[in-house]
Amino acid sequence: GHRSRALWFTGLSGAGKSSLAFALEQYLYEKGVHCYVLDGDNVRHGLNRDLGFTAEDRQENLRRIGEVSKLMVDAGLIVLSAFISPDAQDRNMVKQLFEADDFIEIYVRCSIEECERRDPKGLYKKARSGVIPHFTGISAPYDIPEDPTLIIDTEELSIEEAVHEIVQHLERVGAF
Ligand code: GGZ
Repeated sequence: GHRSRALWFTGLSGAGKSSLAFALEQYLYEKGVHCYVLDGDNVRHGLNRDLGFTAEDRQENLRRIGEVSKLMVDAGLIVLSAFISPDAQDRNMVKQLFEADDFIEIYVRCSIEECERRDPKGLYKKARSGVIPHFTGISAPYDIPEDPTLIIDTEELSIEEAVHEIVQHLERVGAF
């Protein structure tokens, strides 16, 4: 069996949060662990389609995602939530919803230079030219996590290595 928890991935656009969450989901799935990935692609087009990227809307986005993550943990899942979640206070608000051991904050670290070089969706280019306003790291802030459970540097580690690091941590804390 396994113990349900929330894994919260925070980091810049293009840092690799969703890729990492889906790779970890695949690993957990193969081990028979029930898990689910929440990310911008499955939340911002449905549940939170009414929200944009002002500080207020991001806060409401994260509040709802926190509540949904909590419901999923209550339902017995390991939930992997991958959102920029740039505001330290907003992340803390989410963290408060959980018992201390049930919330694992993973800072997916990647320099803004490298994220901008990767630019998988061309969003940084649009942000630089002003087409996308208040873009995190360009024209909106990102608070670097002060005391995350784990730091995963995607400029240093491959996806496989990063998954391994997280799995090792989960084993250490007895998640399964
Ligand atoms: C940041 C934006 C913006 C702005 C659209 N700022 O890399 P992506 O494309 O696929 O993921 C990003 C996603 C961010 O949504 P989140 O729900 O994770 O953000 S937050 O936690 O701050 O609420 C990016 C895209 O949406 N995107 N406009 N202005 N990212």
